[in-house]
Amino acid sequence: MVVLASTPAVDHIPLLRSPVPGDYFSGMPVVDLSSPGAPRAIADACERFGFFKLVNHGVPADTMDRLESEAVRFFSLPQADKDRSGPAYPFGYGSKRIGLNGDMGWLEYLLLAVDSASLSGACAVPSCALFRAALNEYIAAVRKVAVRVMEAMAEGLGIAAVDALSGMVTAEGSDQVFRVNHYPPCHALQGLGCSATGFGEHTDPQLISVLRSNGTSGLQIALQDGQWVSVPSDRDAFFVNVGDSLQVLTNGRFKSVKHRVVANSLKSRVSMIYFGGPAMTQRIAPLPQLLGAGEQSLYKDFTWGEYKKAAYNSRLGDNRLAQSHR
Ligand code: GA4
Repeated sequence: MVVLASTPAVDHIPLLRSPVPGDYFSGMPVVDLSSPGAPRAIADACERFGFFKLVNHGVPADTMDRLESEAVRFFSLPQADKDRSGPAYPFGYGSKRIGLNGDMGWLEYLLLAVDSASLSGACAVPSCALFRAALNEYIAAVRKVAVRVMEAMAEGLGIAAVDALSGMVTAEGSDQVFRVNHYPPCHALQGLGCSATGFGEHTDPQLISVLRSNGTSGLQIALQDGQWVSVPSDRDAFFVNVGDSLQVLTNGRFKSVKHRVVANSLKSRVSMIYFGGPAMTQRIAPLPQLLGAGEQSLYKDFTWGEYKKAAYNSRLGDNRLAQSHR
């Protein structure tokens, strides 16, 4: 982390070394969802990195573009109007503060609840009908992609029941969240060799996260040796990452990847992320089909509700799974 004497605009936002061309991730697994080899390629990427890029996913570019332009329109509203859609917790508009325990980032966002395949009816924001329609269309499509990916994961792991994993997000009462992030350009740090932290390093507590962003880079993942690499942006693809709960269900075979976002000094970044979590009462423990003879679970038993509660009481960068290790 870089420490600067005083730059009021970014006060309280941790700074990071700016990415340089050599940081780009050259070994990115790219999975073609329409190919017969997808299940094996997905399982392999989840074991090695907990992360991959997904192409040929079948979601029309229009669906993605419509949501992006509605999001841009929302984030361009006067601050007072956006604040009327807050606070972010449990759901709504938030700016700079992430979670409830003091984490800060150079971003504004909408955190939204998903009921089955669309925005929860109880979710008051966003109030604009066009934005809501774009969100519902996109959420239905991205959720289908998440289900197909989880079915492929089960196949790639050699599990006979195709819905062993996907069934947890399609189940009644599953806990799905959607967030739209806007990282404005951080002009104050231009040319200083450091960048504002957009979203600090963390792992996602859920099973799976499916991200789409505009053409602005900023996402970085940590490789297993701890090295941070930048993910080249691709507005036509999805980026999928394994969450903590999926790491536990696979008894550590799939890796919940540490990731973060570095704000750009010139361009704004917009990302939209679907987080697939199970029902609150779902037990999170290694699937019996994945435990070899005599193999024990590496983790203490917990339900998703218990894990989520502990996660929301933690700081963003905490190693939440470490507490769950036996
Ligand atoms: C990370 C994944 C999702 O964005 C999120 C985040 C949540 C939040 O922004 O409120 C958390 C973070 C995320 C993990 C630890 C806690 C909760 C912020 C934080 C400090 C919506 C989620 O489910 O967990």
